[in-house]
Amino acid sequence: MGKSLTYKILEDHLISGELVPGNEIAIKVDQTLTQDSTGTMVYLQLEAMDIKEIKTELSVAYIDHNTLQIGFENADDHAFIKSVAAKYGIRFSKPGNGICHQLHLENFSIPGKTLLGSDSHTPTSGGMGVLAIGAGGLDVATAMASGTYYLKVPQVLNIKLSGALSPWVSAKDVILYILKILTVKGGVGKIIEYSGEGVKSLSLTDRATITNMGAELGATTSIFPSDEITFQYLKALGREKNWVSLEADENAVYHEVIEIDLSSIVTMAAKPHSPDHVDTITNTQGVKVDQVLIGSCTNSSYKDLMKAAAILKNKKVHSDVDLGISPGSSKILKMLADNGALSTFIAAGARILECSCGPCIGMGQSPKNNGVSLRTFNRNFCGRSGTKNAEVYLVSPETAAISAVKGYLEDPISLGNDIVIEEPALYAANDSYFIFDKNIDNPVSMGPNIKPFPINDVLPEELEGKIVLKAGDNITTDDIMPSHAKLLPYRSNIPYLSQFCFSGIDEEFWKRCKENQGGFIVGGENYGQGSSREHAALAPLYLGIKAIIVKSFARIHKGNLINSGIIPLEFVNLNDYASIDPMDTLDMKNIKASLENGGKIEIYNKTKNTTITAKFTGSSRDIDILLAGGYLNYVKSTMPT
Ligand code: MIC
Ligand code: SF4
Repeated sequence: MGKSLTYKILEDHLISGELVPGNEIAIKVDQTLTQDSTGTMVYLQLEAMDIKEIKTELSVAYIDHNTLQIGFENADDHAFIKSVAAKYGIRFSKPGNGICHQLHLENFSIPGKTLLGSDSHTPTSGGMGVLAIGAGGLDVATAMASGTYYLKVPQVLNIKLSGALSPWVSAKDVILYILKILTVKGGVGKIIEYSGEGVKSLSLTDRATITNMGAELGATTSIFPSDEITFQYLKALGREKNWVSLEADENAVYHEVIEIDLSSIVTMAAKPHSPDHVDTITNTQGVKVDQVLIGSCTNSSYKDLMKAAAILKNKKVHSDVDLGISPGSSKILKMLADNGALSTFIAAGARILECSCGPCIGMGQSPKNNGVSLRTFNRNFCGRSGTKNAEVYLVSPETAAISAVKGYLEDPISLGNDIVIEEPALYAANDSYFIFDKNIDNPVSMGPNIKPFPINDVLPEELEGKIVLKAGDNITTDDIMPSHAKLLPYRSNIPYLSQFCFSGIDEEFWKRCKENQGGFIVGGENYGQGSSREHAALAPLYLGIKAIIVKSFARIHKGNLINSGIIPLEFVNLNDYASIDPMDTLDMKNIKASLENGGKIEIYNKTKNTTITAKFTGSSRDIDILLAGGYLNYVKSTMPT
């Protein structure tokens, strides 16, 4: 039986367990990446593990999220991360260098390696044949400390591509099309492996755009083969020695196969407020636009920005539109400066933003009230832009650029003949923003904004509490722990941050938790989709949340809850969701025995005098972590005395 590329890499890295879907395995982690908004927690946790050296081949700490520095908080966090990086020999990428995923592709990704990142879009490197997985901060800290990551073996979904893209249709349209078919939970429990003749027509950064937004499908990761195109990209970066040829066996067995003819895809947009709310541009065009933003880890490659520049050449941005451009890396910015594209943007009236996440995570450029914003980004969740009632559409750089000129959502096909952008034969050399400096005695710098992270208690035998929130389907981590310019500086300060937990949908939530000493949360399908931020588990932990009962969970968030010692439970009978009301009192008994004997827990609703059943699904290691009261307690309890 032939093997998928995914299983080949997993097999190469297998430390323990059997490669059977649903089983827990431990794999060797070759590389890790962190960014600053999750990184402060990661490095606090790494410090708490008290290790002498890290076990990965390469680890990188990027500063790309909190770069506004409107107070001392961000700058202190950067200094803290830099000092820990120096202590362990972790490469440090200074603010201004660019967005972690684009930078990792350019500088460090190696086909066939494993990469674990404390950011949900880590799968971007899958465009280069890396098995790149996004995880919570504790998992990444543990991977650095031990070189290991535990995961449930996913099923492999093969997307077989044929044909080539039609003029003006881009990789972004491909992934939006896939989101339309599979939805934001279509990838949960799966790794998406691309293959077929159509792969050859996609550039490396096109592939990375597609694997980047596999995160929006809920997939564990997405991966492309490593071929001649991968070689050429690495060569242009002076890294051809990192190249290896990688592909699935010809007769590879997959759990599911979807065939897509690239030539059948048309230009697409994700409408407010979900990345899978996708329609064709034909059906959405004409919407008046106030703001256009080109950039983010999805679409800020050289090709993306050069295409936008080509469209804007000798044109002006519409007088009602604000156009912002944030290049993915300082290399790309330098190349745009050297080849005149930057000057084209400036002449057209664009605002040139820093090479960072910027507006994608609400760090600046919030739209006006009820404003319409067209973004080349990957998420358009309600309120994520910093403006609650803004309408955010996700589109390709081509659609964004032409719409900025017209002042309304326009199909780039209206431009006539397509413009082909040549891949650079040589990328600009620019390593001035990386620091690599190892000194185990380096003093760790801790500003006053950096507060200890909360640690749970050992799980008691019985839990009683009130339903402090009843939420619906597809609750995002942006809903649970909002992130924007006013809150991002407090990512290392859980006590402060927790006051804003769920604030976008229920301002009284944190007060209710205080008054009732925490309690339980009830939710619908795909609870916790979106980012990897463990703050969406740590803030509820700080507020006393003991268990979360939902119809289904998103993968990374469920892992973060387990690591925090909050029990993630799913309704056995989905109709029971309707039987629970906010402020009902629930009681769970015999928790340890229930978890250890199949995971089913009887929940008595004292208010309604009814009993429902919920279940925990996870490995025996997950159960031990929950019983210990979270991962850090578990590590302590398993350490030899
Ligand atoms: C995001 O895109 O939501 C983020 C900000 O990059 C997050 C990480 C975070 O919340 O810090 C992610 O995707 O994991
Ligand atoms: Fe940064 Fe946005 Fe990418 Fe998250 S999705 S890593 S905030 S650019």
